[in-house]
Amino acid sequence: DMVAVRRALLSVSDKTGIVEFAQALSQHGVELVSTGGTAKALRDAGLAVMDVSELTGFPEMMDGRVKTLHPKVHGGLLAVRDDAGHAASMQDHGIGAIDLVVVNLYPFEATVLRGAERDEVIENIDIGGPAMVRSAAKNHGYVAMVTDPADYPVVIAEIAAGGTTHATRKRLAARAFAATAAYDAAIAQWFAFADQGEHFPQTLPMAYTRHADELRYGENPHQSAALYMPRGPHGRGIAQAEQLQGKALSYNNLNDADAALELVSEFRDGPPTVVIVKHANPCGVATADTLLDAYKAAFACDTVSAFGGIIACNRPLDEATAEAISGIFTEVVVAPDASDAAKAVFARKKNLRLLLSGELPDPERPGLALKSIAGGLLLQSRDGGRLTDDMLKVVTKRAPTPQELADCRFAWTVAKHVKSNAIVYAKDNATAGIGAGQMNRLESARIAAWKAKDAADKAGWAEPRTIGSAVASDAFFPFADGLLAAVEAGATAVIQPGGSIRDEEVIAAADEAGLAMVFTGMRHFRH
Ligand code: 93A
Repeated sequence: DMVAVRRALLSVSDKTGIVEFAQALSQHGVELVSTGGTAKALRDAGLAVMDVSELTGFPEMMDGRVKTLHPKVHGGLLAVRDDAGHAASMQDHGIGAIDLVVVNLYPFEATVLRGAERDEVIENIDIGGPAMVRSAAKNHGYVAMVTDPADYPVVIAEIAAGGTTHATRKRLAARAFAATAAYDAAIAQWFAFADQGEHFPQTLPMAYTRHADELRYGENPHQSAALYMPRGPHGRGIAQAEQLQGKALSYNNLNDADAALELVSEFRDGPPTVVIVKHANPCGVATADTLLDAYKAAFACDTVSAFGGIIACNRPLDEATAEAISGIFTEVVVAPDASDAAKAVFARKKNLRLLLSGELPDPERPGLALKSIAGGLLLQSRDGGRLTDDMLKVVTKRAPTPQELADCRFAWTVAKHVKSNAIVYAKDNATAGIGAGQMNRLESARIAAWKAKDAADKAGWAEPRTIGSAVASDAFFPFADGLLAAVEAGATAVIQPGGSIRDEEVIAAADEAGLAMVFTGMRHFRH
């Protein structure tokens, strides 16, 4: 199964190492055939090369769009050497066998990434290259298909030893098909997102590549895991954050840091804000005049859960905030940037992972949310829904005061990032109690209130911060009971989507209790 290499076809956009490789081929008596630019590079280095136009009897034409798309090329690549019929066709049509092909494709992704105009991007969709790659890889029983300069040495070594081996040709074929698959996926992705501006493509973009090493393990130690990033132009998010220090990030770290960064990004145009996350749910969120005060207020919401938490800030970290964060064990801190003094503070905490995100992502950007189910994938557009003034509808006799309204908005924004059923109490721009992930809304309301009371008891406050708070519910109250639990906890204002068949009953209960309630008309389930 060893194939002696007599003729090689070289056609590369990335000409790294091609001259040395061709020199070695030439030394082993291999005849070189090549396309325009590649042939020139080889000739300039003093090598003898046959132009592909001489092989085909056709000039390269249409600005190079048609140069290798010819039976003399593809017949030479696809012919099954020991098939009598194929051999006869080669004979009849003067087709010579090609034993080795070296191709790398027009730089489509690089062209997109440097912001080229549409026409130039389109021109960089390689047609002839992938056709050769696929022909040669299909016929790997006889042809070696090299798509990566990293494979040049092994191919030369085998030729020196008499010819390419079947094992290597098979391995090269696998790489070749992976290369054309990824190439086409990048093109498909560009057409769907960049070119058409489609936010929700009908086809799942497959153009993802694995980021660095595999993660140490998945959600649990017996699960394996890896981080994948989209090829081509990718947005800003936790996957793009730069890690400055600390142990390698785990699957759970990334999942939690993502939740924290996404929530804090809702406040990217607002005053200093800090989010503390545990198990992908916020356990404290606050906005204040300084990042330090915001951290203290966020921490006060749930000092127990904050232990081993993930913290995100909407401002560059300063020294004082870094000192305060260092007061307890924290897994991950993510911020747009950090001062040198803040970095020095964290440097003393060897295990703390510090991530710099750069400018915070746009909470309204389009994107996809993916979830696997047994035997399939669920795909939806990401929840970029945001509250605007015109959405708010006061449904009670009493309208909220300006502070109540501010707390309603704050609680609502946090609730969007809490697993359903989500109930969030907020007061003075800080969460007072968060109820997450319960199977009914009443229990989420009770748990949030109980946690607020527990926090007050632990801190020695006279009363829980739910007294005089605003409460947000991620979906409508199906019955008045959940709302009454919030009244019992001391809430005076409510924000919720509305839309239940029992809205009248719920509004009546709110009026009865003297609450101010606003409807948003938008739901924020999150599972
Ligand atoms: O424009 S193409 O799609 N049409 C072709 O027939 C063709 N043949 C090779 N692109 C084609 N190629 C590509 O040209 C190769 O994949 C390679 O990337 C590039 C090499 O061109 P040159 O040798 O002129 O630099």
